[in-house]
Amino acid sequence: MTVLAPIDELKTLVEPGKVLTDPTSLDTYGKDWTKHYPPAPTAIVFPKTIEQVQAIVLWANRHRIALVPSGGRTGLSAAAVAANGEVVVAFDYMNQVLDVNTVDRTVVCQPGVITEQLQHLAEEQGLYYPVDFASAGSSQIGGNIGTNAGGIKVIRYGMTRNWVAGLKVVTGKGDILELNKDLIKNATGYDLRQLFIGAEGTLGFVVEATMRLDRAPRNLTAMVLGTTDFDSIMPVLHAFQNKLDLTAFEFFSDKALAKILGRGDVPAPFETPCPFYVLLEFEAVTEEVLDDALGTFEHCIEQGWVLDGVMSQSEQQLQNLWKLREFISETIAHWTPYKNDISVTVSKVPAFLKDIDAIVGEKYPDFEVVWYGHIGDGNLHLNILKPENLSKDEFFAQCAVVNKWVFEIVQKYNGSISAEHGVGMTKRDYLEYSRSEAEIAYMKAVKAVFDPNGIMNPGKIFAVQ
Ligand code: S2G
Ligand code: ZN
Repeated sequence: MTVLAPIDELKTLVEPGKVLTDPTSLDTYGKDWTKHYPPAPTAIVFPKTIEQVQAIVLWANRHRIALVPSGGRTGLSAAAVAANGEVVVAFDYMNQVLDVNTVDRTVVCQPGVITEQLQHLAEEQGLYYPVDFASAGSSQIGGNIGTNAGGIKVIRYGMTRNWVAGLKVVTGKGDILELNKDLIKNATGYDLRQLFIGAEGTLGFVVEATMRLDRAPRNLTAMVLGTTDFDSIMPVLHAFQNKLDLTAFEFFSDKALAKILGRGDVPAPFETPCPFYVLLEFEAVTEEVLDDALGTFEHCIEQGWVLDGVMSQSEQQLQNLWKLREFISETIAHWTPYKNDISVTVSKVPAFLKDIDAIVGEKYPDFEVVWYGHIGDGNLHLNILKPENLSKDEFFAQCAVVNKWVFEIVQKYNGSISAEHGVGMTKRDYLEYSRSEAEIAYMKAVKAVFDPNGIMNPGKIFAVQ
C-alpha cells in the first residue's frame, strides 16, 4: 500500500482544489490584520463540511501537524497568523446560513458567515444582531466567536458571548460536540460553549453557531459632543446614563478627528476645535427622550464639560457621525500603528486615564499618540503612529519597551491587557499582567484536555503550552 505524503493525504480529505500551496494563497490566508509576524504556512485547506473538519483534525493529530483557524482575517493580535509552517484551515466555503427561527429569534450560521451578512439578515426579519465593529464587513462569525468580539454596542448589548445560543465544535482531539443545544435555560453542568468563546481556536474549531437576535432598535439617534479635556468625559457619560438608556458611548481625540477629516470624505461634526470628542447613541422613541438628551447636553455645557455638540436629525446624519468613529481604525492603519487595547472597570477610568496619559507622554514624547475607543465600557484603544523616519521593527521595538509600564498600570487597576482584540501572539508575553499564575495553569490544563497533542493554534494565548 503506498503511503501518501501528509499533504497528499490531506487533499483526499476535502474536495479537489481545496488545498492550496501557492505563494499568493500562503501569504493571503496565513495572516490577519496585524503586521508583526510574516506569514509562513505550509498549506491552506478549505473544508466544506463538519465531517471534513473532523477528518482534518484527526489527520493533524496523526501527523502532529499544527492547524491555524482562519476566518475573515481581521484579527488584531495575530491569533490567525500561521508563522511556523502550520496548515491554515479557512472557512470561506462554510459560509451558509442554515436556519432562521423567528420564534426563537435565532440564526444557525456556518463559521464563514460574514458578520454584516448576519446583521442584514436580522434586519430583513425585523430583528437585530447587536454586535458591531469597524471590520464587520469582512469578519466572519467563527472568528468573532474565537475572539469574543466586542465593538461599539457593548455598553448596551454586551460581547459576542452574550449572543451565542449554541455551538457545534470539533475539538482538538477530533470529537464533534454540540454545546448548549440553543437552550435559554440549561443547568446541566459546565457550560463548555463558554470555553470556546474567546479561545482563539486553541481548543478546537467552531463549525456551526446558533446566534441570538434582539428586537430592532427604534429611531437610533447619535450625538457628538466636544469635551474640554479628558476629565470631562466620564461626568458626561454619567450625566447621560442617568437620563437615557445609551446604546453606545465612544470617545476619540482631536488627533483621531484630524486624521478622519484629512480623508476629505467625512464632514466635521461642528467648527469648535476640542481636545476630545464623545459619540453617544440612544433610541429616540419619544419627544420626552429627545428633551432629556437636549437637556442633558445643556447641563454638560453649563457644567463646563462640553464646548459644543451636534445631534443627528436623519439616518444619513447618524451614519456621518458614526463615520467619525468607525473610520479611525482603517484611516490610521496608514501609519502602521502600535496598538494597545486595554480596559478597566468604568469607575476606574478617570484615574487610569490620568496614569496612562502621564506615562505615554513621558515615554513617547515624540510619538504621535491617537486615543479612541469604547470608553463607556472602560475599553481604550491607545494607538501610537509610526514616525516616517523609523523602520517598522525599530518602531515596534521601542513601543514594546513601554508596554511594561503601560501594563503595570493596567495591573495596578486590575484591568485587562486585551479588552476585545484577544491575546494571540502580540499580547501572549504580557498575559501575567492580567491573569494569575494559577489561572494560566488552569487554562493550560483545559487546553490539554481539548487538544492533548497541541495541534490547535499553538503559540497563541500562551507562549509555551
Ligand atoms: C475599534 C478596531 C481595531 C483597532 O475601532 O474599536 O477595535 O483598534 C477597534 O483599530
Ligand atoms: Zn474597539
